[in-house]
Amino acid sequence: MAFIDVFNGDADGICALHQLRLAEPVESRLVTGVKRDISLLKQVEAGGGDQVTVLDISLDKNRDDLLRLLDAGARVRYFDHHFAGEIPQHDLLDAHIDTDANACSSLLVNQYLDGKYLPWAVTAAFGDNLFVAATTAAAPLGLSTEQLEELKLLGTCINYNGYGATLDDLIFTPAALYRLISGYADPFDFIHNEAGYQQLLAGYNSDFEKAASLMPAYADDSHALYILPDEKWARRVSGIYANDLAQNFADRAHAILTEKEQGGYLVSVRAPLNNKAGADALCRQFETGGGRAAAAGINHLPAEQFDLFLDTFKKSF
Ligand SMILES: [Mn+2]
Repeated sequence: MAFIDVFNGDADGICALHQLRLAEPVESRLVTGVKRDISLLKQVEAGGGDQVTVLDISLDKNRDDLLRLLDAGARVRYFDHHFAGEIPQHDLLDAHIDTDANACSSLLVNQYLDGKYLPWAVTAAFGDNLFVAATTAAAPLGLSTEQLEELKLLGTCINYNGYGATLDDLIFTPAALYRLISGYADPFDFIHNEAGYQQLLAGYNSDFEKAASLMPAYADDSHALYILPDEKWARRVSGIYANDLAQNFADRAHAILTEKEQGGYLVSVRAPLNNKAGADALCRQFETGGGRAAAAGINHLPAEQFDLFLDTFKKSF
């Protein structure tokens, strides 16, 4: 009989697992990856008597492997807030799924545990950019504004740590960061006493300063396009930097292009915060594009399509 914990490598995935394992400590095998690596269940082999816990990855994207594990006799507990499609009816599946825009996996785990480790759920909600949901959930804690800001920064930094093309880009692998966090029942204790957190914070600040020193390659009143170099720091910070630009220039659409080693660009698009529409429609005009109305991307934009992209970006917002 084995315990296998499968979790997204961002703040929401890590804090969801942390709450559960504070409540139910066991030795478990950890399965995780960079934030964008969500096809995690395919890495899992389990059968009768095994207990698999799955956190913060789309059921729809993992459906075939979920069914494979259930058919093999594994018991699966699932918490998530991404698109799930039809939830399989199976005696061995215990699913806690809520796709509400203000839900996140850590808040679902918090409900399941009757609020036992609420400060970690608040941290995760901040990490998932759910500032209103995080502040609302935090009300019973009676925190000062300064303490809330500390949790917001913690959630942002854990989330930042998950970005990158491969594990090699990250400051900590998500499994290593989870293990650091797992020694702390109280996030304020982690914030004030964990040397690894100071390392993470220093990386975040340094990456962010590098991004903030870049001039846009194109800008007008309603658009800004930045090009980031093919470097680890750029891959780590691009998503967080795009969110920050969107918050600070709410009427402007943003595109962040990160140069790829083999040529071409990885593209992140944020629609204007005051009119969250059109990012997906823009990106889908390119072969490897997709996403949501407010935030979308293109996995590979060939260098020769740069002018076409800029033109389409300008016309889209
Ligand atoms: Mn999440």
